[in-house]
Amino acid sequence: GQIFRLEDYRPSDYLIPQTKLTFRLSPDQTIVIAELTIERRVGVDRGAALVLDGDGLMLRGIAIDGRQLAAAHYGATPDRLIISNPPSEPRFKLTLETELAPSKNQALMGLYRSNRVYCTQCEAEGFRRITYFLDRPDILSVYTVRIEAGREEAPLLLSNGNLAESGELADGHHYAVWHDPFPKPSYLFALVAGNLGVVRDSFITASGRDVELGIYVEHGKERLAAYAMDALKRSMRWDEEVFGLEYDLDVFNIVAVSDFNMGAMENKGLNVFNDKYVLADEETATDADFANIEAIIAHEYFHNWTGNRITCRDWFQLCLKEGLTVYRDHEFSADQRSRAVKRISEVRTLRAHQFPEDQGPLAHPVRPRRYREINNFYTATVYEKGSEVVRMIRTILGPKLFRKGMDLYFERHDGEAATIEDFLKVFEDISDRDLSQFALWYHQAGTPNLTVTTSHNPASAEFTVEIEQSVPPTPSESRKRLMHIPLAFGLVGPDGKDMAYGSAEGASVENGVIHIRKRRHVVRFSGVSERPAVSLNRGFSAPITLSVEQRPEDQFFLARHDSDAFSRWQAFNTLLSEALIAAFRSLLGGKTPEFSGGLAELAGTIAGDEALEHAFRALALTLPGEADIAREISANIDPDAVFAGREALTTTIAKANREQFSALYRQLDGKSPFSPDAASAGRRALRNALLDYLSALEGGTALAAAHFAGATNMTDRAAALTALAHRHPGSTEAREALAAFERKYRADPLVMDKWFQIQAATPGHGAVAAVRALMKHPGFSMTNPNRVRSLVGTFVSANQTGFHRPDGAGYQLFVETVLAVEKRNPQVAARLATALRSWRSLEPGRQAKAREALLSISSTPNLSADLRDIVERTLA
Ligand code: BAL
Ligand code: ZN
Repeated sequence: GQIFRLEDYRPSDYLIPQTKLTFRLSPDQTIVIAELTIERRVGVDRGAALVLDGDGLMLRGIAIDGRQLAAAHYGATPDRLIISNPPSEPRFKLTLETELAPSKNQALMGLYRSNRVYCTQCEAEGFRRITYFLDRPDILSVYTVRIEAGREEAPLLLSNGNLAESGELADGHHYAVWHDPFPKPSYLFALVAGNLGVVRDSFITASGRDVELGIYVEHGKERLAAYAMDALKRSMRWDEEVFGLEYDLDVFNIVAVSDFNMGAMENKGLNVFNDKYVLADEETATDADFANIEAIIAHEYFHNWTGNRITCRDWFQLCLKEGLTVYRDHEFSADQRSRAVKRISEVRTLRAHQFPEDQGPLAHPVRPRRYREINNFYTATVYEKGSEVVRMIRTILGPKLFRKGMDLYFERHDGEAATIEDFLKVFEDISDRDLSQFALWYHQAGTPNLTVTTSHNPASAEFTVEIEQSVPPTPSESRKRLMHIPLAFGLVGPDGKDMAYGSAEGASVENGVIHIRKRRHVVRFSGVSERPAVSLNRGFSAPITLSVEQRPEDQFFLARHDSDAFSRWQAFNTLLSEALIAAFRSLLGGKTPEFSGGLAELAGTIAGDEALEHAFRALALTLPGEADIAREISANIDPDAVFAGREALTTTIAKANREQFSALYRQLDGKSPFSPDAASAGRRALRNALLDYLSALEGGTALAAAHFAGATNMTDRAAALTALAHRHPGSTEAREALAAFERKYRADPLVMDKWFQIQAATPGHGAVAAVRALMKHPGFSMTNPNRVRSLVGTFVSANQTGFHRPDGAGYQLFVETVLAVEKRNPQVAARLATALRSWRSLEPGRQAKAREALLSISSTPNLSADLRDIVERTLA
């Protein structure tokens, strides 16, 4: 396939300042009439060919300035429309008529019909499946959209912007005209039509604009949209208060659909959501679901400024809107909930998803320089690492200058399609700092590592920290340049408090941050009479790995005393991780793993520390996952040994703390009415973390079964079902609970997704057969992305022992499913296929089987560009 390169960017010869679209909707034969005002860009030769993008289109009519165009004057294929001699006037009107079959569109890009609702998904390149267009984000156009449909089939007709007109037509049809005054790229176009229920509310902006809010859901599910509506209003207020950004249209609509490739989409004034990120109540959604809904509602809303008002010049700049908007939604959630807990969760996500990407064959810079299929770049690197880069800018500049820089960004680039260079420039201009070395965070792939050693000289009261940076090679970037790494730190004294120091030499140190810019820094702190424990990368100030040589007791000390909550969690997590790696090595050597008593004791102390938030304690007690441990070990992975080591540590901690954990578990059994707020969720999280330990002990089955029976919300019910299914698979209690859950929720696909997930993640070699059987369950569907991701996606990404079965049976299932999904939906298949990205870190036997699996996909004829790109890069 074609490779697109950043350096090849050039502006389009033609612009489309205005776009008028008419849709005559029908499931199998929808007519689209596009009236495009085409303008030759100043300086471009008259008569330069006009080349429009298409994807699988059928052209039914074409006219210029109202006159039909003769066949000799254009060439149309499904994927391109070329008008070789356009009019020499600077402006003309091109009218195109295309015909679509939304009901047959299973790729869920362009216009499709899901659950009898017409909807669109245009990002990144779906608009060209609707009409021929300059389908690139730097073509900003003012849209007027007329939708016609049968009133019965589609009483609701929505598009971007404000409603301009609506009325009746003949034969039971009706129409609506929407006008969006803000010029926007085609990827933000949206249309929804169908018969849906609605929840309405309103919001008055800081400057007094009255905005009508609507969330559209399946009839009967209106009640389940209340939390999303609340989150929307909180997001709107927060963006005014924190960034000074107001909403700009008279209406803001959200539609929940059940077949959706992404989580949600930020179309101007008409967000379309995967229904799992809208619908929630305590009976059907877990606390994690509530938190996700809040974050994604906010994320899409925040795109109105970071993405829509200021969009991307080209798709290489995707992080300009995504990294920044993730940063904004992280900050929103941190303000709405607990900042420390939110930060720990973010870092866990980054390490689980972005680190393996950065450390494997799919590594790419936050701003990539080339791609074959842009759909494959909606990655953890662009999103999550992109957010970390914005966070580092704030760390380097400080909050005040950061906000001033953001203000300047909006002032300077509103209404434009911008680049990362534009973004960095506002911060350079506002601060007079040179960010050119820092910019490598956007341009260079790979996770930097800092190696740190410390020494103390009591006689001279000098504490020395030696720091060396390295950036590992990544595909097509073997030599790396040195980066600017803002490393937040503290020197923790014997009393547990941060120590003051006289001066620091050897690096620029300001506001608790060491600025690493060279390969090696020797930082000397004077006036440090007692040896401190050094707390590094506080708050996870930089997305790096650390190899710190220090006394083992320092790590225990920091886990008990660090004043930075994130670093306190990190210290304990590092201890757990080291113990799990040692256990893995013991098991490979044929020995029973042993753990220091101090670790289990510390787990008990943290669990019972009333000064700590419940949610923090729950996170601290959650052992690193099997994939986390494997990533730390990095080579020759035997997932069965990783699993066994983790089970051994779980049992050790549970046994050592049995009494205390049981008492605390009983004490947390709150009978207060359900609330989704962070504090209540934290209590549930801690109680369920304790359940996880206690269910590993004798009597654990009965305890988990009682927890299941007594559950009054989905968080507790799902936690109990997980404990039963994962710790006691095949037990009567597990089987009965799974059956009861299925009976109760079989009519609710989103809840059944949890049932699929729990079983798909059940450890052990039996999972392959279980997943195969579940694929025949009436609630499963190969055409619905949520179902595929819940069952097969969970199996390949969250079941290390099952998926990586030594005989390759898990890989066989993977190959079959990826190829079956690909026939309908290449985008979802390509995403699924990334599950083998870390195949080279497996032990040789599994590695060979994984390679065979990847080769068998790559040798399949007629692969989609999406899947071919992933598989070939993974094998390269
Ligand atoms: N723009 C695609 C979905 C999102 O990141 O909001
Ligand atoms: Zn986004």
